[in-house]
Amino acid sequence: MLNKKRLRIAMQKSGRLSKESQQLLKQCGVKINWNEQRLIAYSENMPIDILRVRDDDIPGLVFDGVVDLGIIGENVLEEEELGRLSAGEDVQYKMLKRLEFGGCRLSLAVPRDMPYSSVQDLQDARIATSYPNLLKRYMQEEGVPFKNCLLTGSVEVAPTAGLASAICDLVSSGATLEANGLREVEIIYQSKACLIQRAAELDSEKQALVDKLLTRIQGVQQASE
Ligand code: PRT
Ligand code: ZN
Repeated sequence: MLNKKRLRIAMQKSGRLSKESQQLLKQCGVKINWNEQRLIAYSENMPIDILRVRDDDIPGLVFDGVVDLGIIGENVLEEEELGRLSAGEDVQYKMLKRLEFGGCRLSLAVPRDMPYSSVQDLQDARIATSYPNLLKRYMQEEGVPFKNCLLTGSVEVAPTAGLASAICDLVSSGATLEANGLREVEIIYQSKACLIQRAAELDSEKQALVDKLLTRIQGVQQASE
Protein backbone atom coordinates (compact mmCIF):
# COMPACT_ATOMS: atom_id res chain seq x y z
CA MET A 1 0.00 0.00 0.00
CA LEU A 2 1.12 3.54 -0.71
CA ASN A 3 1.59 5.67 2.40
CA LYS A 4 0.22 9.22 2.03
CA LYS A 5 3.05 10.66 4.09
CA ARG A 6 5.62 9.44 1.60
CA LEU A 7 6.30 11.27 -1.65
CA ARG A 8 4.79 9.37 -4.58
CA ILE A 9 6.60 9.49 -7.89
CA ALA A 10 5.18 7.87 -11.03
CA MET A 11 7.62 6.68 -13.65
CA GLN A 12 7.63 4.38 -16.66
CA LYS A 13 7.86 0.72 -15.68
CA SER A 14 9.67 -0.48 -18.75
CA GLY A 15 10.53 1.42 -21.89
CA ARG A 16 12.72 4.16 -23.21
CA LEU A 17 12.43 6.38 -20.14
CA SER A 18 12.71 3.80 -17.36
CA LYS A 19 16.48 3.29 -17.12
CA GLU A 20 17.29 6.99 -17.14
CA SER A 21 14.47 7.81 -14.71
CA GLN A 22 15.91 5.23 -12.29
CA GLN A 23 19.42 6.54 -12.90
CA LEU A 24 18.31 10.11 -12.16
CA LEU A 25 16.94 9.12 -8.74
CA LYS A 26 20.13 7.20 -8.02
CA GLN A 27 22.25 10.23 -8.92
CA CYS A 28 20.10 12.27 -6.50
CA GLY A 29 21.03 9.87 -3.71
CA VAL A 30 17.65 8.12 -3.56
CA LYS A 31 18.26 4.43 -2.86
CA ILE A 32 15.58 2.16 -4.22
CA ASN A 33 15.21 -1.57 -4.14
CA TRP A 34 14.02 -2.22 -7.70
CA ASN A 35 12.13 -5.42 -8.25
CA GLU A 36 11.35 -5.71 -11.94
CA GLN A 37 7.94 -7.30 -11.36
CA ARG A 38 6.61 -4.89 -8.73
CA LEU A 39 4.20 -2.04 -9.36
CA ILE A 40 5.49 -0.13 -6.35
CA ALA A 41 9.13 0.31 -5.29
CA TYR A 42 10.15 1.82 -1.97
CA SER A 43 13.13 3.99 -1.13
CA GLU A 44 15.25 2.71 1.74
CA ASN A 45 16.77 6.05 2.72
CA MET A 46 14.07 8.66 1.96
CA PRO A 47 10.27 8.80 2.37
CA ILE A 48 9.67 8.13 -1.33
CA ASP A 49 7.54 5.50 -3.09
CA ILE A 50 7.76 4.86 -6.82
CA LEU A 51 4.70 3.88 -8.81
CA ARG A 52 5.80 2.05 -11.96
CA VAL A 53 3.26 2.28 -14.75
CA ARG A 54 2.84 2.67 -18.51
CA ASP A 55 3.99 6.10 -19.59
CA ASP A 56 0.54 6.96 -20.99
CA ASP A 57 -0.94 6.79 -17.48
CA ILE A 58 1.54 9.19 -15.87
CA PRO A 59 0.06 12.59 -16.90
CA GLY A 60 -3.41 11.59 -15.69
CA LEU A 61 -2.05 10.32 -12.37
CA VAL A 62 -0.40 13.71 -11.80
CA PHE A 63 -3.35 15.81 -13.11
CA ASP A 64 -5.70 13.85 -10.82
CA GLY A 65 -3.35 14.23 -7.84
CA VAL A 66 -3.03 10.47 -7.38
CA VAL A 67 0.75 10.87 -7.32
CA ASP A 68 2.86 13.89 -6.31
CA LEU A 69 5.45 13.81 -9.09
CA GLY A 70 5.81 12.18 -12.49
CA ILE A 71 8.63 11.71 -14.97
CA ILE A 72 7.21 11.74 -18.47
CA GLY A 73 7.93 12.61 -22.10
CA GLU A 74 6.60 16.07 -23.00
CA ASN A 75 4.95 14.49 -26.06
CA VAL A 76 2.78 12.21 -23.91
CA LEU A 77 2.13 14.96 -21.36
CA GLU A 78 0.97 17.47 -23.95
CA GLU A 79 -1.08 14.91 -25.90
CA GLU A 80 -2.98 13.95 -22.73
CA GLU A 81 -3.40 17.61 -21.74
CA LEU A 82 -4.84 18.54 -25.15
CA GLY A 83 -7.16 15.50 -24.99
CA ARG A 84 -8.54 16.50 -21.61
CA LEU A 85 -8.91 20.14 -22.61
CA SER A 86 -10.85 19.19 -25.73
CA ALA A 87 -13.10 17.02 -23.54
CA GLY A 88 -13.85 20.18 -21.54
CA GLU A 89 -11.83 19.12 -18.50
CA ASP A 90 -9.61 21.41 -16.48
CA VAL A 91 -5.91 20.48 -16.47
CA GLN A 92 -3.48 21.66 -13.82
CA TYR A 93 0.06 20.65 -12.92
CA LYS A 94 3.43 22.26 -12.29
CA MET A 95 6.31 21.86 -14.72
CA LEU A 96 9.35 21.45 -12.45
CA LYS A 97 12.15 20.62 -14.84
CA ARG A 98 12.95 19.66 -18.39
CA LEU A 99 15.29 16.64 -18.17
CA GLU A 100 18.31 15.70 -20.24
CA PHE A 101 17.00 12.43 -21.68
CA GLY A 102 14.17 11.02 -23.77
CA GLY A 103 14.88 13.47 -26.57
CA CYS A 104 12.90 12.90 -29.76
CA ARG A 105 10.74 14.74 -32.27
CA LEU A 106 7.21 14.19 -33.51
CA SER A 107 7.35 14.46 -37.28
CA LEU A 108 5.29 14.14 -40.39
CA ALA A 109 6.68 11.64 -42.87
CA VAL A 110 5.59 10.60 -46.35
CA PRO A 111 6.61 7.78 -48.73
CA ARG A 112 10.04 8.57 -50.17
CA ASP A 113 8.74 8.81 -53.74
CA MET A 114 5.76 11.05 -52.95
CA PRO A 115 6.22 14.60 -54.22
CA TYR A 116 6.21 17.02 -51.28
CA SER A 117 6.94 20.70 -51.14
CA SER A 118 4.91 21.91 -48.14
CA VAL A 119 2.34 20.76 -45.61
CA GLN A 120 -0.36 22.00 -48.03
CA ASP A 121 0.40 18.86 -50.06
CA LEU A 122 -1.22 16.86 -47.23
CA GLN A 123 -4.60 18.56 -47.68
CA ASP A 124 -7.34 15.94 -47.13
CA ALA A 125 -4.69 13.18 -46.84
CA ARG A 126 -5.21 10.39 -44.33
CA ILE A 127 -2.46 10.56 -41.70
CA ALA A 128 -1.69 7.69 -39.30
CA THR A 129 -0.63 8.64 -35.77
CA SER A 130 -0.72 7.78 -32.08
CA TYR A 131 -0.76 11.54 -31.33
CA PRO A 132 -4.08 12.77 -32.75
CA ASN A 133 -4.26 15.89 -30.57
CA LEU A 134 -0.75 17.18 -31.27
CA LEU A 135 -1.29 16.45 -34.98
CA LYS A 136 -4.67 18.19 -35.00
CA ARG A 137 -3.24 21.28 -33.30
CA TYR A 138 -0.41 21.52 -35.83
CA MET A 139 -2.64 21.00 -38.87
CA GLN A 140 -5.15 23.56 -37.56
CA GLU A 141 -2.35 26.10 -37.07
CA GLU A 142 -1.25 25.42 -40.65
CA GLY A 143 -4.86 25.60 -41.87
CA VAL A 144 -4.67 22.20 -43.57
CA PRO A 145 -7.66 19.84 -43.25
CA PHE A 146 -6.75 16.13 -43.06
CA LYS A 147 -8.21 12.74 -42.16
CA ASN A 148 -7.20 10.85 -39.05
CA CYS A 149 -6.03 7.24 -38.80
CA LEU A 150 -5.49 6.47 -35.13
CA LEU A 151 -3.02 3.65 -34.44
CA THR A 152 -1.42 2.92 -31.07
CA GLY A 153 1.47 1.04 -32.69
CA SER A 154 3.06 0.11 -36.04
CA VAL A 155 2.34 3.61 -37.34
CA GLU A 156 5.34 3.44 -39.68
CA VAL A 157 3.84 0.57 -41.71
CA ALA A 158 0.51 2.35 -42.35
CA PRO A 159 1.45 3.78 -45.80
CA THR A 160 2.78 0.42 -47.10
CA ALA A 161 -0.31 -1.31 -45.70
CA GLY A 162 -2.51 1.16 -47.56
CA LEU A 163 -4.08 2.54 -44.38
CA ALA A 164 -2.81 6.10 -44.75
CA SER A 165 -0.83 8.24 -47.15
CA ALA A 166 1.38 9.86 -44.50
CA ILE A 167 2.31 9.36 -40.86
CA CYS A 168 2.97 11.50 -37.81
CA ASP A 169 5.27 9.61 -35.44
CA LEU A 170 8.18 9.95 -33.02
CA VAL A 171 11.63 9.97 -34.56
CA SER A 172 15.05 9.87 -32.96
CA SER A 173 17.72 8.50 -35.31
CA GLY A 174 15.43 8.32 -38.35
CA ALA A 175 16.35 4.63 -38.94
CA THR A 176 12.74 3.43 -38.58
CA LEU A 177 11.49 5.89 -41.21
CA GLU A 178 14.35 4.92 -43.51
CA ALA A 179 13.65 1.19 -43.09
CA ASN A 180 10.01 1.77 -44.02
CA GLY A 181 10.71 3.86 -47.11
CA LEU A 182 9.52 7.08 -45.49
CA ARG A 183 10.90 10.63 -45.60
CA GLU A 184 10.64 13.07 -42.69
CA VAL A 185 9.10 16.28 -44.04
CA GLU A 186 8.04 18.39 -41.03
CA ILE A 187 9.01 18.42 -37.36
CA ILE A 188 5.84 19.31 -35.49
CA TYR A 189 7.02 18.92 -31.88
CA GLN A 190 10.38 18.61 -30.07
CA SER A 191 10.24 16.56 -26.89
CA LYS A 192 12.32 15.63 -23.86
CA ALA A 193 11.47 13.89 -20.63
CA CYS A 194 10.35 16.23 -17.86
CA LEU A 195 9.50 16.24 -14.17
CA ILE A 196 6.02 17.41 -13.24
CA GLN A 197 4.23 17.96 -9.93
CA ARG A 198 0.53 17.86 -9.14
CA ALA A 199 -1.15 21.25 -8.81
CA ALA A 200 -2.56 20.76 -5.31
CA GLU A 201 -0.22 21.89 -2.53
CA LEU A 202 1.93 19.28 -0.81
CA ASP A 203 2.43 19.36 2.94
CA SER A 204 5.56 21.26 3.97
CA GLU A 205 7.71 18.17 4.57
CA LYS A 206 6.91 16.69 1.20
CA GLN A 207 7.46 20.04 -0.53
CA ALA A 208 10.84 20.38 1.22
CA LEU A 209 11.78 16.95 -0.11
CA VAL A 210 10.70 17.94 -3.64
CA ASP A 211 12.81 21.11 -3.38
CA LYS A 212 15.79 19.06 -2.23
CA LEU A 213 15.38 16.63 -5.15
CA LEU A 214 15.09 19.50 -7.59
CA THR A 215 18.29 21.10 -6.33
CA ARG A 216 20.07 17.77 -6.68
CA ILE A 217 18.70 17.25 -10.21
CA GLN A 218 19.98 20.70 -11.16
CA GLY A 219 23.39 19.73 -9.74
CA VAL A 220 23.41 16.45 -11.70
CA GLN A 221 22.45 18.23 -14.93
CA GLN A 222 25.04 20.99 -14.49
CA ALA A 223 27.74 18.40 -13.82
CA SER A 224 26.91 16.63 -17.09
CA GLU A 225 27.06 19.80 -19.22
O1 PRT B 1 4.77 0.56 -22.39
P1 PRT B 1 4.67 2.05 -22.36
O2 PRT B 1 3.34 2.59 -22.82
O3 PRT B 1 5.12 2.62 -21.04
O4 PRT B 1 5.81 2.55 -23.39
P2 PRT B 1 5.68 3.05 -24.90
O5 PRT B 1 5.97 1.88 -25.78
O6 PRT B 1 4.44 3.84 -25.12
O7 PRT B 1 6.84 4.13 -24.97
P3 PRT B 1 8.41 3.98 -25.26
O8 PRT B 1 9.08 3.32 -24.12
O9 PRT B 1 8.68 3.47 -26.64
O10 PRT B 1 8.77 5.54 -25.28
C1 PRT B 1 8.61 6.33 -24.15
C2 PRT B 1 9.00 7.76 -24.49
O11 PRT B 1 10.36 7.80 -24.93
C3 PRT B 1 8.24 8.41 -25.63
O12 PRT B 1 6.95 8.87 -25.26
C4 PRT B 1 9.18 9.57 -25.97
O13 PRT B 1 8.99 10.63 -25.07
C5 PRT B 1 10.56 8.96 -25.73
N1 PRT B 1 11.26 8.56 -26.96
C6 PRT B 1 12.49 8.99 -27.32
C7 PRT B 1 10.83 7.74 -27.94
C8 PRT B 1 11.83 7.68 -28.91
N2 PRT B 1 12.85 8.47 -28.50
C9 PRT B 1 11.64 6.87 -30.09
N3 PRT B 1 12.53 6.82 -30.95
N4 PRT B 1 9.69 7.02 -28.08
C10 PRT B 1 9.53 6.23 -29.16
N5 PRT B 1 10.46 6.13 -30.16
C11 PRT B 1 10.12 5.16 -31.26
C12 PRT B 1 9.26 5.78 -32.36
O14 PRT B 1 7.88 5.68 -32.04
C13 PRT B 1 9.62 4.90 -33.57
O15 PRT B 1 8.88 3.71 -33.58
O16 PRT B 1 11.27 4.69 -31.90
C14 PRT B 1 11.07 4.57 -33.29
C15 PRT B 1 11.91 5.58 -34.04
O17 PRT B 1 13.22 5.58 -33.58
P4 PRT B 1 14.38 5.87 -34.64
O18 PRT B 1 15.64 5.96 -33.81
O19 PRT B 1 14.41 4.70 -35.59
O20 PRT B 1 14.08 7.17 -35.35
ZN1 ZN C 1 3.02 4.30 -23.86
